[in-house]
Amino acid sequence: MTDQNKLAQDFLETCRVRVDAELERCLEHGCASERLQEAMRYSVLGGGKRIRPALCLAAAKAAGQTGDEVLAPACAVELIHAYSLIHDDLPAMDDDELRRGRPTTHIAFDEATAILAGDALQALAFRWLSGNDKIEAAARLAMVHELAGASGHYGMVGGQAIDLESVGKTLSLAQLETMHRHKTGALIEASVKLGALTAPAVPESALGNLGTYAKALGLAFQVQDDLLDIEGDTAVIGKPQGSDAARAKPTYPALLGVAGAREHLAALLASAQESLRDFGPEADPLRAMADYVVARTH
Ligand code: GRG
Repeated sequence: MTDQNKLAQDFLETCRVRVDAELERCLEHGCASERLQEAMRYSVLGGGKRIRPALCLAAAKAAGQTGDEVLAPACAVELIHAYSLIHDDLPAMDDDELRRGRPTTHIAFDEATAILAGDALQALAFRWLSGNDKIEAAARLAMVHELAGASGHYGMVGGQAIDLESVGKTLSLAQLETMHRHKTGALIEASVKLGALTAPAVPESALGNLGTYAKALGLAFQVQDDLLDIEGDTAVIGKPQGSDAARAKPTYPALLGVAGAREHLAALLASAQESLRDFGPEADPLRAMADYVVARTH
């Protein structure tokens, strides 16, 4: 393991402990339906690498914020992510039966409960974030605005719609990137931005560089995801049937070849790292996270 990879693993582990405790707090209050609450907890607390909350914490650190202010936004991005995975796995979408090595939420519970759990997690993300009085009200409003944009039709949901419309079609590289910038990139970008917004008075230039980092990393995440789908263990433990292969989705390796996709990944990583050049050691976790995202094996 390289030093950068060890730093990322250690950072992810520290983040996981802090963020999971916050997720527990946020999901501990009883709701009217015990079954719904169980499905929500099952979907959020049952694994996951916590890449987005870790990026949120790493961006906050790069911007000078290491306190607990960042936990609510980190938790909110993970709740949105969990909701998106539940809905993405539904029969009407990817129709997957396994996620994180265990039954997807609609298999473990039922389809209606899974839809409601996703809906409820999305609402909870905004409630948890907007109700966090550790963060100044104006910054919280900016975060809610950012997260709503990244989650909805301007971002993730819009990307998912393009994805569904593109099944069986040949996309150009530009079209593929548009889809991924929305579908997965927008939430990764929001994770970084929300983290930075927890710090007071971050210069515009630093925010711009963090945005460039997040955009490159969002695409790199997807290129590596596509490579893992054909080369790695995602096919074994992740989503074996009914999804990408069967639906003939456009992918980077299909468009560029495996070697071309790897080159593209290296270029995106270089661009992400270059955008952090003006930051000092406080951005080391962000640097390590970029290396981790492109080197991850699941
Ligand atoms: C259905 C509204 C709606 C949106 C779905 C993001 C998304 C849009 C679907 C996810 C489907 C998917 C598997 C996309 C590939 C990239 C991705 C988001 C992988 C899963 O993210 P990880 O690897 O997952 O961070 P863990 O399990 O570690 O949290």
